[in-house]
Amino acid sequence: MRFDVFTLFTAGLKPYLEISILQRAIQSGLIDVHLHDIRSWTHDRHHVTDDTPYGGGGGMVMKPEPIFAAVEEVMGVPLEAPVVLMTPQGKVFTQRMAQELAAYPRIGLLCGRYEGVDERVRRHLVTHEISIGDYVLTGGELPALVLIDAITRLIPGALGDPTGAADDSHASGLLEYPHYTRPPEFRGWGVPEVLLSGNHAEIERWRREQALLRTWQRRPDMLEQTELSEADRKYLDSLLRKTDS
Ligand code: JDH
Repeated sequence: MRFDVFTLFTAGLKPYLEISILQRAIQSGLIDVHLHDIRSWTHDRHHVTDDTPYGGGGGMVMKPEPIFAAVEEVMGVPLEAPVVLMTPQGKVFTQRMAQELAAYPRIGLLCGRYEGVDERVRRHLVTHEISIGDYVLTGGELPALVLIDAITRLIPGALGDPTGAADDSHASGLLEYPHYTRPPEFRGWGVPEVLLSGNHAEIERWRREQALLRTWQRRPDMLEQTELSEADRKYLDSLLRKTDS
């Protein structure tokens, strides 16, 4: 998978690409991340990339010319791959969207700054508009890294673990069960006995029930869209009866 990132702040993206899983994915050739400084496609003496908004109202808007020039030169005309604009007005990013984007061999990611980009970029250049959530950031760079991270870990081999991303909580539709590691007692706090029992059927059952309990307590909305077994439903019914009485 190749990512082409268009930004005014390439230096801000680099450190996160140089650590851990993303670094290994780049070194092993599973992904290739090309950072493009939009400023390189300006032609004026001061390399201006932004301007005041028509109609007034303060703030600055990113000019269309350098963005069109950069994206068209790198991604081709017509575009050879999807180009995603990171924007607070985009569709909210989900694990399902990460899975869909992971199917492409190449993706462009456009990061704005200031108040965002000239509307003509949105209307006539990009193919997708994505937001990473309902809060306000200062630019599209962190959102672009979030997409790269979420998509990369779905590529087979990117996580050392051969089970990969298959049992992710957001893939199973449930929140994760609690995890414990050594020591068996820390500051007087123990580890659930079942996890030390060696009884793998019991451990599986406990983990499933803990995942159901957590999801029911914290994200009941997720239970609506999750496939549940007969045993799952019985367990959830038992929780309901506990609170009823
Ligand atoms: C890209 C510039 C900063 C901040 C106006 C919008 C009130 C517009 N999930 C996400 N949050 N933020 C971004 C994001 C922010 C960006 C850019 C992505 C480019 N900025 C900016 C504030 C506004 N503001 C919210 N309204 C409620 C008005 C741009 C993002 C993503 N992805």
